[in-house]
Amino acid sequence: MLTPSMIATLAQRLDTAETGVRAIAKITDDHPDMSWEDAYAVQDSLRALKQARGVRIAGLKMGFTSRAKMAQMGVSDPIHGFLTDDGALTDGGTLHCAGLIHPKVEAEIAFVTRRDLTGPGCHAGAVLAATDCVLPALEVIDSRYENFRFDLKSVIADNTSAARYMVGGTPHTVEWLDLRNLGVVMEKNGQIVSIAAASAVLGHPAQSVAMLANMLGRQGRFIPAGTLILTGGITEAVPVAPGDTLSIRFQHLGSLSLSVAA
Ligand code: OOG
Ligand code: MG
Repeated sequence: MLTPSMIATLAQRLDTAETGVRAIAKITDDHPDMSWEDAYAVQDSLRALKQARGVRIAGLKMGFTSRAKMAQMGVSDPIHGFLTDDGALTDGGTLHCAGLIHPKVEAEIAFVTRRDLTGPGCHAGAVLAATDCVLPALEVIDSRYENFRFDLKSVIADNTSAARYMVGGTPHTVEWLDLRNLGVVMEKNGQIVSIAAASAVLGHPAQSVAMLANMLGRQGRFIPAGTLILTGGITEAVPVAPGDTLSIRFQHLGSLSLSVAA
C-alpha cells in the first residue's frame, strides 16, 4: 500500500507531466507493489488537484472495453476514468498538439443517462432504460508515460490517458437503434484506417456503462443521472500529427471531424 503522501506526490507528478507536456516513467517502475486501490487513489488525487484549480468534471469514461484496444496496448481488463470540461472539442474543430505529448484518436459511443445507475447488479437492460441519449464520440488519448507504454495500474493512475474528447451534436434515443451492429468507419487524411461495429465494445456499448456502474459500486459510488459516459474505443487508437484531418462516420448517428494543428 502506498502512503497518502506518496499518492499525492504521484498525482502531482502526473499532473506536472500533463501540464508541462513531458512524459515520465510509468509509476510501477518505482512502485512495483502498487495495488489496484492505490492506482485509483492516485487518479482520485489527480481529480481533486484539477478541481482545486477550477477544472470541472464533465463526465466519465471506460477504457479497454474492446479487444482491438486491449490487444493494441497489451492489457486485458477494462478500467475507468473521468473527463474534464477543458478537454472538450467541438465537431469540425481543431486539435492543437502543442499541449499534448503523443496524441491518438479513437472512435467511441457516448451515453447520457437520465436516471442514477447503481452497481453491483447493473446490467445492459437497466442502462438502456436509464439512457437519455447516445451520441457519436471520439476520444483523444495522450499517455503521460514515455513511449505510450504502461501497465494497467499505471494507466489507471494516469486517468486512463484521458486528454480531449468530442461528442456529436445530434442526440439519438436508443429505442430503435441497433447499437450492436452499428458500423463505424474512421478515415485519416481521406484514407480508411479502421472499420468496426459497436459490438466490439463488450458485445454492446450499454454493457460498458453497466460495468462502470458495477466498478463504481465496489468503490461505494454510482453514476448520477445526467452523466456523459464514453464507453471506450471501438477501434484501435490512431496516432495523429499536425496537418492530419480525421473523420469518423457512425451509422445512424452521423459523423465527426477534426483537423490537427501544431
Ligand atoms: C488507455 C485509454 C483507453 C479506451 O477507450 O480504450 C481508452 C490507453 O489506451 O492509453 O480510453
Ligand atoms: Mg477511450
